[in-house]
Amino acid sequence: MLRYLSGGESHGPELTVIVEGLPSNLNVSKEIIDEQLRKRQQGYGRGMRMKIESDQVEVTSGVRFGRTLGSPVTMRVINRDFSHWTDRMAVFGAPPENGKEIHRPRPGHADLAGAIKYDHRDVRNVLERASARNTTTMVAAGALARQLLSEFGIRVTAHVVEIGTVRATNIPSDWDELVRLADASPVRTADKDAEAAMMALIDEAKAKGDTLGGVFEIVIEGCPIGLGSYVHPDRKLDGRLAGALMSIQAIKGVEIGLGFEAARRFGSNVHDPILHDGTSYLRPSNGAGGLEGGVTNGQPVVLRVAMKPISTLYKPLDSVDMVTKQAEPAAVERSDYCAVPAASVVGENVAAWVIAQAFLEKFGNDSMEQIRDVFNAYQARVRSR
Ligand code: EPS
Repeated sequence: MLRYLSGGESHGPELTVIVEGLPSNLNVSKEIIDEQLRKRQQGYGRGMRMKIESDQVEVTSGVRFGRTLGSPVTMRVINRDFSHWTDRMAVFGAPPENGKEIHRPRPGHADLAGAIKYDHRDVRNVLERASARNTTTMVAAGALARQLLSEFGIRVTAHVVEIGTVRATNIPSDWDELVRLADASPVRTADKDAEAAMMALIDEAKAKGDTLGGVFEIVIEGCPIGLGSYVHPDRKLDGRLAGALMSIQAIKGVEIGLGFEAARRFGSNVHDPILHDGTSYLRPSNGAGGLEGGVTNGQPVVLRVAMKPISTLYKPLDSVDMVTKQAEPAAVERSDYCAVPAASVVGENVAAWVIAQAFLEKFGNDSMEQIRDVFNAYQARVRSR
C-alpha cells in the first residue's frame, strides 16, 4: 500500500512528508521534485510569501545513490519565512505579550469551524495548518509518484482553462505543445488570448482587494486498461481521484470527461463507441474521460477541477470577534489574489499520487524489477484479448 503522512504549519519551521510503500530500485531525482515545487510557487496572482520562499526538498531517508531502498522516504521543505515568526510560532515557551492573537474568522476559511472544533481561542492555531502552504507536501509526494509512473509510460499534466469568467478555448490536442504553452504562461493556460484576459481580471481583483477562482484540467496519458475496480465502491478510481482532488485547499468541484455536460445530452451523444482495428480496441471519442465503471479504459484520464476564490480578502467581509461577539471585519492575513495556476500544479501531482496507488495495487511488488515483470505479463495478456 502506497501512503503518506505530512506535518507542518505554514509559518512553522518546516513541512515534512513521509512516503511509505514505494518499491525498491526506483530511480528518483531531487531535480524533478524541486521542479514541481518551483512550479507550485509560481503563477500570476500570487502574494508576497512566494518571494520569500524558494522551496527545495531535502530527502533524509529511503534513498541511496538516487535509488529507493523500499524503506520510507522522508522529505523536508524548510519554511524560510519561519525566521520572521520565531516568536509567534515558537514550538515551546510562552506566546508573545503584544497580543497578536486572531479572533475574527475569515468567511470561507476553516477558521470558525476549526476554532470551535479544536477549542482554540487564537484562530492562528487553525489557519496555520489549514493553509494551502501544506500543498507543498502533496506536490513532493506526487512528484515521487510521477517518477514511478513515468517508468511505465504514464505521464501527467495540467493546464488552466478558466479564471473567473474568462475561459480558454484554443487548446492544442498535441501533448508536447500543451505542456510547452502551459509552462510558458504566467497563468498556466495554453490559450494566449485567454491568458491576457485572465491576467487583466486578476489585476482587477487585486485592485479591488478581492480574489478569484477558476478551473484547471488534468490529463493523464498512458494508463493501462484496468486501474481501479468496479467491484466495490471504495475501489472505484473515479471516486478516489475526485476525493483526493476535493481534499486540496479551496477545491469545490471535480468533473470527469464530459462531467456535468453529460447530464444534458442524450446517451448516444455521450458514450464512446467501441471499435477494433484487428490489433487493439479503439475509442473514437473520450466522453468518459478514460474511466468506465471506476476503471481506466486505456483512454487519457481527463479531469476538470474547480477552485473557489481564496477566502482571505484584503477588503474583508463581515465577521464576528469570537471573544467579544461584536461585529467586526474578518482578519486579514497576507495571502494570494488568485492561486489557480499553482493549484493546477498541486492537482496534477495529487492525481499522479492516486494513479500510482492504483498502479501499485494492480502491479505492486517489493522491487521495480518484480513490478516490471508483472506489468509486462499483464500487457501481453491485454494484447491477446
Ligand atoms: C501558500 C499559500 C497561501 C499563502 C501562504 C503560502 O496559504 P493560505 O491558504 O494560508 O492563504 O498565502 O503564505 C502565507 C500564509 C503568507 O504568509 O504569505 C503556499 O502555497 O505556500
